[in-house]
Amino acid sequence: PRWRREQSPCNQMFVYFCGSIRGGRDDIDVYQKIVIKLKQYGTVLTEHVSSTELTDRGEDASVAGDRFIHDRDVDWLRQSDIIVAEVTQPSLGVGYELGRGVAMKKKILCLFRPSSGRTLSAMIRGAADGEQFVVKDYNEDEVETILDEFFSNLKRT
Ligand code: 6IA
Repeated sequence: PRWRREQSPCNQMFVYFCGSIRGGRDDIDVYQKIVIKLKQYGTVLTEHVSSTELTDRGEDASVAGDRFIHDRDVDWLRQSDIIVAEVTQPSLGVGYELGRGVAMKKKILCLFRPSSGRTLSAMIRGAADGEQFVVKDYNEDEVETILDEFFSNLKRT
């Protein structure tokens, strides 16, 4: 994978970011923080997930159509070197993307905030193997540090 090439610039890496859209936009601020940080490590294929102009009604979808969105996102998943998902706000789309990502044998990092009072789905928590599929509990104020740690560990392997 591209991220193993020590010499190549970091922006060679493609990151697929997943966050809830129609599942609810409550965590948009944290998605923005994550995307800003991810851009230090590579090209974020799904930057629109953190866009404040995209609401949970997904009215922009009328321009593109749901099939277009699905097919383009699955293509981007294939192109990605790594998938990072904020999984605190439950989202069918994010769960689906993660399942497709596992089937594609992608490296996956899921970020969950226990302070939300929610309990993460067993299908996500239970998928963690600490290597290909990592689930990390965090607080909003430590998100940058967690991503720095995760990406510096990637480069060393
Ligand atoms: O079920 P959800 O809507 O919460 O699913 C969210 C996830 O599915 C995100 O991680 C996205 O990658 C993907 N997704 C869902 N809706 C869209 C979308 N709609 N655009 C891109 N990815 C989406 C807006 C349409 C557009 C023309 C800007």
